[in-house]
Amino acid sequence: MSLYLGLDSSTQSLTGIVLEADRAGTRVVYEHSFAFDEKLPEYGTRHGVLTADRGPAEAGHHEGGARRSESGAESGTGIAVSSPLLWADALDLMLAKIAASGLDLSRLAAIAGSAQQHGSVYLNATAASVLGQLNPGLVPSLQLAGCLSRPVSPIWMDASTSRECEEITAAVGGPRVLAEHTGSRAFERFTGPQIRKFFRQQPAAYAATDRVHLVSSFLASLLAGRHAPIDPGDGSGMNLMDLASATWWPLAVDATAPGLAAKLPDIAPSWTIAGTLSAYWQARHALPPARIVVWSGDNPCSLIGTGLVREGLAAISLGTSDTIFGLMREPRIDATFTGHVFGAPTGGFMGITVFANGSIARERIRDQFGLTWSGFSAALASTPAGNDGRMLLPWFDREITPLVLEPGLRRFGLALDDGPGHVRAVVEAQMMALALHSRWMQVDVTTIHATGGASANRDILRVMADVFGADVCQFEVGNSACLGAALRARHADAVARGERLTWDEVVAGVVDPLITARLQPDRERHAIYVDLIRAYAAREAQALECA
Ligand code: XUL
Repeated sequence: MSLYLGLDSSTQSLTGIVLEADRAGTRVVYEHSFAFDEKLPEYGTRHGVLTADRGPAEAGHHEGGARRSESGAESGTGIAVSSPLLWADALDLMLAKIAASGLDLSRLAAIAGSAQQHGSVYLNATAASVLGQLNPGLVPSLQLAGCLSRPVSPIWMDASTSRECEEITAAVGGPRVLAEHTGSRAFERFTGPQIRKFFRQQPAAYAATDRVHLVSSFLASLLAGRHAPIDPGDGSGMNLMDLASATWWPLAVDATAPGLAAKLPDIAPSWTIAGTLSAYWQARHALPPARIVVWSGDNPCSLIGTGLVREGLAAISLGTSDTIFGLMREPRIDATFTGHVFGAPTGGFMGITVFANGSIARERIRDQFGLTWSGFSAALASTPAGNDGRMLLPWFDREITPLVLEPGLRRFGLALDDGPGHVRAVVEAQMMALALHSRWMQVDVTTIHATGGASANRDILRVMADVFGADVCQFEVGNSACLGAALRARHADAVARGERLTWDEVVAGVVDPLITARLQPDRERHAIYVDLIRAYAAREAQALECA
């Protein structure tokens, strides 16, 4: 019986899940999670984002009277950065914890990972040798600091690259051409525009950069002790990869920054073995030379962790960001350019739409009215579907879908002191936005697999079922990205050993929806939302026109 470790380095926390698997089945035998802010307070992050006083004064970082918004991101400049050394030290803490878990880790066969998408890590030429020669007596951050050509990593919450998006779009021949090749028009948080901004603002530091990693490939490199490739799932969040061939697209690479082609890692299938666990980790935590599987993004990993290995199903993840996604056999580009097509870890494609105002918006309303989560649920239960016409647009922070660069809540018929009205309005707005902006995927959603922290709240899921007119399933394991990573470790290990294992077999028994937890829509309430979505769309359009 082998063990498989999945890790998920998300915006705010690190999670580890260990699976035990044999021909008879797969079981979760260990799960642990911690928040970066709590476990590694010395980095000074807030919700996993470096606060203005801690992020080094990069060009523009402190300009414009930057003010921190709820997420920790700077609302004045749109800049959101974190620390690659924090992620490295978190990995060390997690492996120490797992090593002390009592599991027989001599059976650990493979490790795979999931990470927040789009974030980039900039390493100089010393990294290649330093990664392979770390001293097991010292924490990773102390040894890696000298390898960074940029001390901070821009993350997916960053919205400061509108200019670079325009420049790249113009250079490749417009948004349609870019979307047709890479799966998305240019987005501020995507890695290409971020790299271009770094090149433009810090040319010397860019020139000193030997390798640009994603968060996922950086952490895989750290485990393997050598530069690891990027997988097509995370590579498609860069505006640099040709989706159809899963190779770098030279036109976009050249439009992004000079000499970039030589600084990018290889792209390799998601089940590629990047190496074995390096001598550093083996000695530091008495771990075996397990296979290190290429890491992927959290959304591609969630596709596996919610069991979406067949077309026609959709999953909604309610996390720091809210996302809706599903598997696609053929890449169908979004004609409205709001969504993305990413590579799927199964080798196909996935459609996805991402909303920045996820848990942050829910928490803001909860805190504003002094509620606990059960108070939040009670408020939802005490208000009617449709909220008697009370509505809001939940743009506490800059929004990705639709693009809103000037954040701010827009209220309609909502009194400032109306707590229950606000609770229902924020959840209804989020669910209607998810429904509205996922139409381009052309998936007739009959069953939604719900995941992410807020998917534990059945009152929120009831609104989801009613808005979509679809059944909603919950899962036993809430962190589908981490579970997906562990299942990818299992799959890649089987491929490496020449064992035949289908994706259906990989997920069987572990990601079966909890039948008892299935929620069904109420037809009358659904009819209310069919009308309300039109009103919501009109208000959204109006707000965008006024912006
Ligand atoms: C996806 C995206 C977010 C992050 C969150 O495009 O920006 O979902 O991956 O971790």
